[in-house]
Amino acid sequence: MIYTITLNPTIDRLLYLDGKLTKEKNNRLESVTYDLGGKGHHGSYAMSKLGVENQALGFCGTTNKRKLEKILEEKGINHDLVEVYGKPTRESYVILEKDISGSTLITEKGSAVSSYDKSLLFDKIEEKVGAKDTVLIAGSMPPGFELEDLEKLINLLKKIGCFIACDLSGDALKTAVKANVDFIKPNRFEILEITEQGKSLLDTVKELTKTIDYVVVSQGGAGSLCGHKDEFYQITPPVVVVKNDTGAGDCFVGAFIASLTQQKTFVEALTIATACSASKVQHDDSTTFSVKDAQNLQKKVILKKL
Ligand code: TA6
Repeated sequence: MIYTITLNPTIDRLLYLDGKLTKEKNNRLESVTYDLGGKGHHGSYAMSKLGVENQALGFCGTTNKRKLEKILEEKGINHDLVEVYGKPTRESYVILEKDISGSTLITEKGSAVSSYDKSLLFDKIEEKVGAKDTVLIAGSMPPGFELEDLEKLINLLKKIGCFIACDLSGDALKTAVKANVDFIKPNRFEILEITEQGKSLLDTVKELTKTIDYVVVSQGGAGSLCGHKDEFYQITPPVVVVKNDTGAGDCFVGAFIASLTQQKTFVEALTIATACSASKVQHDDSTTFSVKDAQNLQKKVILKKL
């Protein structure tokens, strides 16, 4: 079983402008829609689309609980969330400008969680997760969830003996690296925060794979530099028309982890994940991708052994 943990869930509010975002002008919206937000939830969506059983864990505010649950149900995501009483699940604003590819992402901080909320989450994880399971911790941490809590969570998972994948950034990423988790996916900026001065990106990945089983450095549209044991690849995605890159990295992570649990090889998992991510960016929401489209795109993924 795969469990995704979204400590700081979010509802994405997609704002479709009638033109280019311009300062000192009343920028008018053509439409507003809502989609699932949160890196762990996006991972769960990709896993479910690929037919891999998983359950989304984490927190959920009670004041707009129905709104988040409705989206999770629409997306077919099995979930068991700890309610944070009297607080809302935050929103992220995804701005899409007319006839311009890509999006601008603005995220709220999120509601603070209490020691009681955290204890309920830890108890649920301890009760559910077994040594043969996979856990993905993805996204930011809400106020009240400190680095020491993340350390406690990772140590609990290490004690259980499950596979631990982390899509984290900043000090949270450093905590995961220090704990020798099994998978990390820093982007090209985040990797610099854990790179020794003067070391090349490839040498940094080689060093990290000595203690972390899978290391993927995402480079946006340029693809990713990936390492596992003594295998290192530069992956280049197929060229597609980009509508919205929001959620592309999360889609990659969910598809990659799903492929590993299906016993696919490192190269197969990389090419499937890259293709799913390339399919995702062609859709203007935060989650949608086509498995069929991805199967076709997978043949166009370029893999260069390093
Ligand atoms: O990666 C995309 C995304 O999940 C958006 O949908 C938005 O929800 C945001 O990231 C949340 O990021 P955070 O790092 O704050 O958890």
